[in-house]
Amino acid sequence: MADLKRRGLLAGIAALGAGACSKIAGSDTGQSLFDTAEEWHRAAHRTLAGRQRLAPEFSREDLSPNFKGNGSLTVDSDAYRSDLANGFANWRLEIGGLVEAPFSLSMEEIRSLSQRTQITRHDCVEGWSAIGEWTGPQLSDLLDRARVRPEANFIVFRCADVLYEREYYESVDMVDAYHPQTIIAHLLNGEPIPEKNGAPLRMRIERQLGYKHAKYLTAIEAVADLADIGDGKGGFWEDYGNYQWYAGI
Ligand SMILES: Nc1nc2c(c(=O)[nH]1)N[C@H]1C(S)=C(S)[C@@H](COP(=O)(O)O)O[C@H]1N2
Ligand SMILES: [Mo]
Repeated sequence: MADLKRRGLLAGIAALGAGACSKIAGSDTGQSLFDTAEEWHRAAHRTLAGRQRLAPEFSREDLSPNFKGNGSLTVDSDAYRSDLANGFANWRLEIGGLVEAPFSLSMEEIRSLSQRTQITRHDCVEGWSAIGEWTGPQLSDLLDRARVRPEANFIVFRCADVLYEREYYESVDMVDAYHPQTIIAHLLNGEPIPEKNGAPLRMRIERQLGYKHAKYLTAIEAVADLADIGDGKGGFWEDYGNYQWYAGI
């Protein structure tokens, strides 16, 4: 697994480096300054802090009384309404893509795996934060079980919701995928995740900004590169033009 992490990091740097350069080459000065700042931010994080560092964890007294919902607050479909009504008994999470052994899990199976609970601060780029206690299996356990193939460099998260007529999705490199605080949460503050916060499953990727934390999670896919997914920038907001792919905090 150490090898996989190292390889993922190198591939991530290579892929991002290439992306940033091609953007600078073909864009105006404002955009290149922005990309250069992002490059600097990323490099500073890697060298000064270390990508494996844990995000701060808090205690129960610090919990926000109401964890705000943002972006999609539900999934607008009859299927989701009936899933919600029957406690997500038929919801399945698919684990596939570039893996040796794809599989899927029911909510009951997800609850029966070994769990991590963490009280962390969610930071949204729009300028608000909230502290919540999240519980679920570590993504690394699922990836180990699926046996990620050597060609895979990124993990893509697929979501059930559609926002501005596009399916929400996100992606991370192998460093964040294998980070111990990257979990597939099914509980918020000890209760099943509320509808507005991504019921029944959402990612927690604690070293990344809020938009990376995919809600209404349906599938996890290992891929070699991000070019063929969505508009090719690695996530809903990245494609939409607002935010950069690397959202490390
Ligand atoms: N599927 C999906 N995931 C999503 C979003 C969304 O609209 N759809 N919004 C993102 C953004 S910008 C933030 S800040 C958080 C908000 O999570 P919350 O609703 O629990 O506050 O979810 C992220 N994940
Ligand atoms: Mo956000």
